[in-house]
Amino acid sequence: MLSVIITTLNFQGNSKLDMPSPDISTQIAGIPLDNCLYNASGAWCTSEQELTDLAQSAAGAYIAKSTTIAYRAGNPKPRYVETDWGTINSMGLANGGFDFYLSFAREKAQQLGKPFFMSVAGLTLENNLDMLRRLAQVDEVAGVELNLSCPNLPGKPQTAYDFQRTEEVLHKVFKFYKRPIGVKLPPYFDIIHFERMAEILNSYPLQFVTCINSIGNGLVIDIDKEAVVIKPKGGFGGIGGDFVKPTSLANVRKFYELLKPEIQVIGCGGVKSGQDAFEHILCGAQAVQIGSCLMKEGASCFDRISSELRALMLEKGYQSLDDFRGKLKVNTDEEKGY
Ligand code: OXC
Repeated sequence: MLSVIITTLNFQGNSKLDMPSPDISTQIAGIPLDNCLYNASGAWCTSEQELTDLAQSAAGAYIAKSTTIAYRAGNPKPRYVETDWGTINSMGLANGGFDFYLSFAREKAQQLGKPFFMSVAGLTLENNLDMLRRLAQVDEVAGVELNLSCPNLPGKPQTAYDFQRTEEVLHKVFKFYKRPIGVKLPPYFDIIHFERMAEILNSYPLQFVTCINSIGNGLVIDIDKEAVVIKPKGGFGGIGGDFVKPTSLANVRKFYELLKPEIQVIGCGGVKSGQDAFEHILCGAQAVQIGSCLMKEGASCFDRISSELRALMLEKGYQSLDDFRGKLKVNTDEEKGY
């Protein structure tokens, strides 16, 4: 208790305990969220019960599992495994189908009263355009995340690793889609790739990008069995959790630097504490999604992580996310030779 009181005294001797609780509200594409934390699409958001849990949690919004036109059973099980350092998954976009999430939006989400986002992951470009044509008429869905980065569909490449294809998709989408929309990107690892993708994104009126989807095609091995731990694709799957945080922070940071200010960056990857969320915001994130930790801990993680984020902000004397968003300190003497 003593240490709590001491750490909340600033150098002038004023108690930060007297300061109002920090505000962690934000907005995505102008849609107000009273909490900057919400779920990553895919984590605890496939069934009506899971979506209702999220709506009733401390999350500031919620997004459904990436939807295809029709219901999909997904890849064979086991397809999701937790390790000490994170997770591997190959769900294969198991989801309830477009009409299921649309009915949820119309019949339930309205009453639950929290911004509800849909994630669209058509199996073809035409499927994506069909779903978006329908969503273009729907008021009950606050915004759409177009998933261009699922690594787990056998025989289907991750669209956003193909720059020309990504351009074609965005070109067709923005011919008619005028509502809040963003894209979910895979992780990039080369500065040239960040620059090329940012150049494409900057030429369209999208409102946000979500960085990052899982790191595709990792392999986790059970040493006792000398075998892979998940069944699909010879054991290859998307990596999430603790291990991906440095990659997700780098992606948030680089896109925050390269994208035009109208495009917000939503951080996703390796967030399980208030400090992790703080780091994403410091890199420039407008809001922060939680995946692996939500799967492990359940929807109560939003309460815990928001309290930790508020406590950290209080300790640092920050009242709102704008006080530190994007203000990561870097060495400015460095020669820009990269
Ligand atoms: N990312 C996705 O976009 N989708 C799922 N897994 C993942 O890591 C999936 O459905 O396999």
